[in-house]
Amino acid sequence: MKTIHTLGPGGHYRSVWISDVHLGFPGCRAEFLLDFLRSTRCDYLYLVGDIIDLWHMKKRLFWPQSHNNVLRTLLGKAKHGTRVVFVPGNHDEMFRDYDGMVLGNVLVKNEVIHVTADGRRFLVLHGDQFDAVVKYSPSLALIGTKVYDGLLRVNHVVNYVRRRLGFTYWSLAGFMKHKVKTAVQYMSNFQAALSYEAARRKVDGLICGHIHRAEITSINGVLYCNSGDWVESCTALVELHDGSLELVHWSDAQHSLKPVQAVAA
Ligand SMILES: [Mn+2]
Repeated sequence: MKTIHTLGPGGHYRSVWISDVHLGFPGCRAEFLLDFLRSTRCDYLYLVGDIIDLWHMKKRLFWPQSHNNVLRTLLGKAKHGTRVVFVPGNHDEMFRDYDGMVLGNVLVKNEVIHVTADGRRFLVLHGDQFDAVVKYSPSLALIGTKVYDGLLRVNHVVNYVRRRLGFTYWSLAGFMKHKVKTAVQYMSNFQAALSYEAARRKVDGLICGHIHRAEITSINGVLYCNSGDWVESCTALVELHDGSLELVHWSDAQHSLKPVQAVAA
């Protein structure tokens, strides 16, 4: 993954996407994220879901200073000129009820279109919306679009009912740990489902999180981008000023970035 040389002047990107931070969960690597947020600036910052792990906080309250600092830094950026959009995920889905509202200078949108500097349109959403489709179709690549459309409709209904009745969310992490083969199949199904959705919505690409696996790959003519996570990999998706998209792996970049931080300060 590319790191230091991708930064614009003064550590300035046009856009940054981060997802699956899981504040309130002990596994969150808040110090790495804080370092990333303090070392870089951007015009657009997208928080692509599972930023606050409300599911975990319901079980046990865990909120150290570093997690608070991340939240304050994000709100500080929103206050000082960065356009911050929060696209809720399944772990912070309570915010989905605030679709279209502005909370503390942060716009909440369940999904949003981002237009890159070179004019490409990307659909930004968390990705859990496709869990049922991905889970119940053994090989998505082989099924027809009609079947897919049907599954997608069922998925919407299932999600809605589950949410209204307050059921606990089906655990992706638990499912992924179940079997390596299942996880691999899941990931390829997830990518296939999301790139199909991008084609259906006539956008050039799709940006999501959810499966904790950073990636930029072209599937059937659409660009699938996943911003990864800050529990294990510490990754972000960034847009440079010419509109190109890259992945940044911050735990690797951290030491080499000291000189840039000095310039940026
Ligand atoms: Mn998720």
